[in-house]
Formats: sequence, structure tokens, C-alpha cells
Amino acid sequence: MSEQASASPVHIRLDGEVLVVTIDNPPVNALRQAVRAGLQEAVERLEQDAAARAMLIVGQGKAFIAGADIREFGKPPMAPFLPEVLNRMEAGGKLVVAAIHGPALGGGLEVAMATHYRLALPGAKLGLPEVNLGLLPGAGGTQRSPRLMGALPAAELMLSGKHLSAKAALAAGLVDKLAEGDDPVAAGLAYVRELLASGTQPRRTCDLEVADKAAALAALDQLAQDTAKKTRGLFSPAKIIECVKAAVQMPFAEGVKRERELFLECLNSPQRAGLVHAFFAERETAKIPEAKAAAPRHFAKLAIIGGGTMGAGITVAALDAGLSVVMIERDAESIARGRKNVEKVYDGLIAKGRMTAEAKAATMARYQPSTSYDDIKDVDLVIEAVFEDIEVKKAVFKELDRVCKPGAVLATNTSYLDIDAIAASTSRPQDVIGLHFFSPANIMKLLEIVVPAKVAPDVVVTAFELAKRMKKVPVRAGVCDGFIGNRILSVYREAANHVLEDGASPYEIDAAVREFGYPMGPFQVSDLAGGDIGWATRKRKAATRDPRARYVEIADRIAERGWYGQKTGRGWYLYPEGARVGQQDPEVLAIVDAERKKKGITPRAFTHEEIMRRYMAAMVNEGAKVLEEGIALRPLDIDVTFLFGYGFPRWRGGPMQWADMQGLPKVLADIEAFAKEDALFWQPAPLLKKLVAEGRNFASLNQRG
Ligand code: 3H9
Repeated sequence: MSEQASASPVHIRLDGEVLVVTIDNPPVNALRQAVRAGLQEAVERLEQDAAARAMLIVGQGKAFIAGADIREFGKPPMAPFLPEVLNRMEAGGKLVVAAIHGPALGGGLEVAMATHYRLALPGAKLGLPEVNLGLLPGAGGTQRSPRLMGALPAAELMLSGKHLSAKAALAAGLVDKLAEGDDPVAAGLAYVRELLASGTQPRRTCDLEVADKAAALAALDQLAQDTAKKTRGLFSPAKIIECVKAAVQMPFAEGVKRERELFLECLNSPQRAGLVHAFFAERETAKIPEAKAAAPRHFAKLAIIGGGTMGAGITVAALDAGLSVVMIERDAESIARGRKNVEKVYDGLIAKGRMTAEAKAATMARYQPSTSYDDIKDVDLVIEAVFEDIEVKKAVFKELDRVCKPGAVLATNTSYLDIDAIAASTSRPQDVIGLHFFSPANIMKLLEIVVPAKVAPDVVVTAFELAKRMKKVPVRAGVCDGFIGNRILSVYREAANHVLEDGASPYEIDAAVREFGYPMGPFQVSDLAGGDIGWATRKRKAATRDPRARYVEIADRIAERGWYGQKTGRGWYLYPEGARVGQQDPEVLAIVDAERKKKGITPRAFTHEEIMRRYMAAMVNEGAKVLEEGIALRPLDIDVTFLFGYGFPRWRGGPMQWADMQGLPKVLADIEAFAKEDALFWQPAPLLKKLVAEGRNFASLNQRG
């Protein structure tokens, strides 16, 4: 289609009097250097070619333009730069039009906003999601969007990172016209010719005035205050608002300069590096070795064994993915409760106006409650979510082995137990896999897919396909106590216990962890989840615990009193009259003190930084061991586990990315220093030592593809 038959990702051809410019840079037409160069060439051609009266910009494939090429961030910048190309395009004397049929995001929408007229087809998605990458729109987007949409709606669009549909974009003033169909060239050419025929002249966004400036500034000040509260610790949201204020207060050329300065500040911030890492990491985890060799098994009908909180949450996730579910419980009373647990979720949505009664009925039509295993003879995939006890689970798998059709995938939702042993209790270990959902299973994005020794590759691939259908973020994990997430958690939780016994209060530790960026500290989490759960785990592990290992008994002292947290009105914190936010409890501090005395420990002070160095060093060190043992495929799998399952602040990229950004020698030096106090607990991971010795980082183990 290119007149020049060049390798350029931008094809330029004359269709009558219209220069058709097609961005063709799969998969999503990101604006890498060659695309910017191609666009600049098109602008020059429009200026010089007397036969061209107008220019139409379209995208090839599924996207218009998905924005700047995210892989180029952090590398030396390469000309031509998008802002200059767009300013020149907008300033030209001939008409420029964009026809948008798919995602026009970030720099992609900035291209469109610098054209003179915009047409949207039904599949269009318009947005400025730079904030999700720690950035702000840096090619005039913060200056043009307020001129088109109004200051407050523009700021809100940029702060939310949300995409607008074609219709919503029309209503917001971002596009001028809607067209039917999915061919942007045909629809775009028709629109350009209509504009030419009516003698329409270029209408430059930069020349528009922001409406109602005084009111806009007042609204932006309010928004800045609200945003500071909501986006704790994030850098770019406040800068976005600053740019929009510049759009209100300054002429376009000056506003663009301000935008550039603030864009560069964001680009150079460590948050940008963390968020870009998170963007790619969450897309990489689905790339697993088994996918090269096998295709997923067919599945449409599922069985979920157990209707408790977990079973019901998984059922909702499956129903929402369009699958059919038979839920099995042991008796009439339990299955009635199971059904109620499922309906409760949908009734909640109806109460909030997010679902209609008809939609609920249509969804529940795919749900079948049963107390008989014979009703699951024909299902394609089973997820067992019964009580976390190996004997109970083995008994369920014996039943599944008896009734399920050959080739059915048999999954267990255990969080700790040995899946190889569960698989061995059946005659078909090749069909048995772990699917570790996180609670609430219909909301939490993380799904650890735990791969036992004998499972067939196509079962692993099927599990990843299920995750995709359920819109989960899957991470491949190997079998060990706790898999990736809970295994690492138990180690850094222990490090927190040591710090507690050595002198920091639970409230100081929680505050340090929140300050780092977590929504909650570990003692708050324990109160939310129920202190009885951790207590049961500790009792289970007691027999196999190394007798030489330091064991902090404070949590046991709390649990023995029946102080399990929110559900009992007190735990580490006090929750008077069902309060959700806990108050500090002097009695807890007295218990802590008594335990220290018992062990002859003189408490010492810890700064928040000292607390976090131990917390993070423990996390990273165990992460390195998990990698070394092949429990996690790559460091990024650990990062994604913690981002999506454990509240790790996304802008730090995950624990392994955090370690890289600190510098591994520093992390190792901390571990070695802590080892002087407790050499058994702080044994440096050999992999960490090796990477430091070779001058490498964790990222070097994140091969792509
Ligand atoms: C920006 O524009 C800054 C400007 O203001 C500054 C100007 C100076 N670059 O998500 P998918 C890859 S910041 C490079 O699985 P989907 C992605 O990694 C940018 N690569 O597909 C994946 O690769 P692989 C603002 C990109 O259909 C493949 O494309 N824009 C980019 O579910 C498919 O992606 C954004 O933040 C990119 N920009 O969703 C938009 N985008 O196959 C970010 C995608 O190797 N992108 N890739 O794993 C998205 O939101 C979604 O990708 C999109 C498609 C909705 C477009």
C-alpha cells in the first residue's frame, strides 16, 4: 500500500486530493522513533505536494495509536520529538483529520488532538493513561485536552487513566463526529471530502480558549487537594493538575514548555521506572514454557467443590467469565449457604445499581447447586475449594478420580499444601494442578498457577487460558510450602516479628509499611484476615520448625486470649463497636513488653527506615531463594505476585525491581549485617551473592519472549 515501498512503519499515499497516512507498527502502532520520523515526513509532504489538499491519519490493525513506545522510556531520547512534529502539523495551512477505530491512547490521542478534526468509529477508545506509567501526557496533551473538553473533565480523564468510548468522547468534545463500520480509511476519506466540499478551514486546538477560567482554577485547586489525599506517595498526579492549570493561565506555547519540564521530571522519577516495569511484567507472566508445546483443553462447564467464601468467590469469577458451574457441597444446608454466598455478591451489585435483576437471573441460570458428585460426570474442569487439610483434600480427589470424565482438569485451590501428594492420591496425576486464588476470589486479580511434577503441559496451558477468561493475572509457581507468595510472606512476617520483639511496636511497624506505600501494615492485615488463621498455620508448622530458629511468641499470646482482630472486636488493635479502623491498645503493648522481659531483651528504637530495610531484605532474600529453586520462573513473576496479591505499591515495581533499584550490593550488605545478630535467619541466598559478584541484577534474569 505504500507508494515508497519503504520499510517505514508509516505508509503515505495520495488518494485523489487526500494524503492518506497509515500508521503500521504492530501490535498497537506505538510511536517509536521510526513512526515519529514517518509522521514528520508526511507533514512535510502535505506542505510541499500541491496535489494534496488535506491529510487523513489512520491506524493499521486493531489500534489507531496506543501512545509513545513504552520500551523507549529510560533510553536516550531520539529525534524527531513528538511535540514538535505535532505543533508543525497543527500549524499547517491544509486540513488534517484523524479517523479513530481502536485505541487512541496517550501520545496517540495527542496526535489526534493536534489534528483539525476527529472522527470516531464504534471501536474507538480514547484516553490519556500516562498516569498509570508515572507520567503525564508530554506531547501537548495536557494543553490541548482542557481546550477541547474543559479543564476539570480533562484533568479527571488524565488522573483516572480511563478510556472513553466513541460516544463518550463525542459528548466530552474530544471528537467531532461518529461514523459506523470498522474501516477508518473509507469513513475518514468520506469525512475529509465532506469537510473539503464545505470549504472548512483548519481549526487549531491550540487557538481555542479554555472555558470559564476562574471557575476552572477553583475546581482544579479543589481537585489538587482531593488528589493529594487519594494518591498517597504518587508523583505524577499533582504534576498533571499543575499542567492543566498552566493550560488555563498561560498561552499555549508557554503551557507546552511547562508541560515539557514536568514531563521530564516524571520521566526521570524512579516511580516511572517502577510503573513501566509493572506494565510489562504483568503482560510477561502469561509467557510460559508450556505454551510453546501445547494447546489448552476445551472447557465450558466447571465444578466447584465447596461453597464457602473461597468456593463462592471462584464460582462468581467463573460465572462472570461466561462459564457454567456445578457447585458441590456435602449436605442440603451447606449447599443452601453456598448458593446464598454467590447470590450475596450479585445482590450487592444490584443494590449499587451495577447489575439488573434480569442479568442476575441470566447469570444464575448457569449455576447448578448439588450435593452429589454424580452431577459432575460431564464437567471439563474442577476446582476444589474445601477445608485446608491434606486428608480432606485427598478424599475429595479420590471422589473426583472416581466420577470425572477422562481428560477433565482437576484443580485444587490450596494455599500451602503439597499438590504432588494430592495428585498422587488419584490415578491421573497428569490432570492435577494447583489454582491458588486470593480472597475475595471474584475481585483479587492474582492467580498462582501451581505446577506439580507430573502434570501434563496442556493442563498448565488450560489453567492460563482459564485465568485469561476470568481476567486474572496468572503467575506460574512451583510446588513448595506456600508457593511464591505465602512462602515469601511467612519470612518477611517473621522479620517483622523479630523487629517487634526487639523494640518496635506493632503500630510503628504498620506505620513504616504504610509509609513505604502499602495500604496496610502486617498487623492490620492480620486483624483483618483473623489472627486465628496465622495461629493455626504456626501450630501446623510447629513440629517441623528448626529448634534453633528464633520464635517470637507474641502473636500466640494475643491469639490465646481470643483476640483475633476485627471479627472479635480486638486483636493487635481495638475495634470498639465494630469500628473498621483500629485504635492502639496499651494492653497489647504490655503483652509485648512482658514477652521481651521473659526473653531478657532490652528494647531498642527503630526508625521507619530501619524497619523497612529488614522487612524488604527478608522479602528479597527469600525471593532469590524461590527463584533459585525454580519455584518462580523469573524475578518479574515474584514482582507480579506481590503487586496483585499482597498490596505491594505498584509504583515501586515489585520487591525484585525494588532491590534492583536499591542496588543488589546494598541489599546483600544489609543481609550480611543482620546475619551478625541471627545467622540462621539471615542466610544470604546464593543467587543474590552470585549476582552481586557478577555485577548483575535481577532484571538480567527477566528474559522476554
Ligand atoms: C505516552 O504515550 C506518553 C506520551 O504522552 C509522551 C509523548 C512525548 N508501547 O496490552 P496488550 C505492547 S505513554 C510499547 O497485551 P490488549 C504490549 O506490551 C503511553 N508496547 O493488548 C504487548 O506486547 P507483547 C500511553 C506496547 O489488546 C502488546 O503491545 N499509552 C504499548 O489487551 C499487546 O498489548 C498507554 O499507556 C506501548 N505503548 O490492549 C497504552 N502498548 O505482545 C498502553 C502495548 O510483547 N497499552 N504494547 O506482550 C494498553 O493500554 C494496551 O496495550 C492496549 C491494547 C489497550 C493498547
